[in-house]
Amino acid sequence: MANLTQEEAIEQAIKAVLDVDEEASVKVAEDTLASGLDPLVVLQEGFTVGMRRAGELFEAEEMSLPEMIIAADCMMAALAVLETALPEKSKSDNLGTVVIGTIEGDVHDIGKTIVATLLEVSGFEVHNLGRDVPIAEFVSKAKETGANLVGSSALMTTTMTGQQKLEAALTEAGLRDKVKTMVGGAAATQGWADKIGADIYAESATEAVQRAKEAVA
Ligand code: B12
Repeated sequence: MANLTQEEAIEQAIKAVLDVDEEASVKVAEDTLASGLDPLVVLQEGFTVGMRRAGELFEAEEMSLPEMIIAADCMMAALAVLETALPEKSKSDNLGTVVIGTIEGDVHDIGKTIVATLLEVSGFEVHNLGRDVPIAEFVSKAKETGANLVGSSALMTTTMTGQQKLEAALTEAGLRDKVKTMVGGAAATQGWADKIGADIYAESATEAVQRAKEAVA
C-alpha cells in the first residue's frame, strides 16, 4: 500500500481511467483510503475528471467504444472501494424522499449512481430507478412514495428532451407543485434547467446534495 498525497491520488486516478487499467484504478482507490484521504475529493477531482477526458478522447476518435466501456468499469470498481469509506446513513435523519433515475434511451448511470449514493448517506430516502427509465415510471414512483424531489440524469443531447417531458408529465399527474425537480448529467446545464422549468441543476454530486438540502429546508 502506497502512502499518497491528495495530488498524487488525483493524478493516479485520472491516469488509471485513461489507461483503462481496472487493477490500477482499484489500487488508487485502496491507497486513497489507506492514506486517509477524502474519498469524495479523489472521486470527483480524479476518477470523474478521468471519465470526462475519456469522453473527449472518444469524441476525437482517439479512444474506441470498447475502451470507453472498460474505462467505465474502472470507475465503477474504484467507486465500489471508495463508497465503503462514506459515512453510514444515520437512521434518525430523514431529510426527504428522492426519486432518481437516468432518462429513457440513456444507459449512462455512473454519475447518477454517485448522486444517489451521496443523497442517501446525507440522510435522504432514495428510490433509485436505475437507467433507461420511462417517464411514466418516474411519475408513478413519485406518486407512490410521496417524493419531495424527483431527479433525472441525461448525458446525451438525444435524451435530455426526456427531462422536459418529465416536467410536463409531473404537471399532468398533478404532482408538479408537490415536488422539486433536479436535473443533471453531462447534457444538462443551468440554462437548460431554466428553459424547461426544473427547480435545481447541479454540476456535481456534492452540489446536488447541497441544493437538495436547501430545497427541502
Ligand atoms: C462512460 C461513458 C459511457 C459508458 C457508460 C457506462 C455507464 N454505466 O454509465 C458507455 C461506454 C456504456 C457509453 C455508451 C455510449 N455513449 Co457515452 N460516455 C461516457 C463518458 C465518457 C463519461 C460519462 C461518465 O460516467 N462521467 C463520469 C460521471 C461521474 O460524471 P457525470 O455523468 O457527468 O455525472 C456527474 C454530474 O453530471 C452530476 N449528475 C449526474 N447525474 C445527475 C443527476 C442529477 C439529478 C443531478 C442533480 C446531478 C447529476 O453529478 C455527477 C457526479 O459528479 C461520457 C463523456 C462525458 N463528457 O460525460 C460519454 C458520452 C456521454 N457518451 C456519448 C455517446 C455518444 C455514447 C454512445 C451513443 C456511444 C455509441 N456510439 O454507442 C453510447 C450510448 C448508449 C445509450 N443509449 O445510452 C457522448 C454523448 C454525446 C451527446 N452529446 O449526445 C458522450 C458525451 C461522449 C462524447 N463526447 O461523444 N458511454
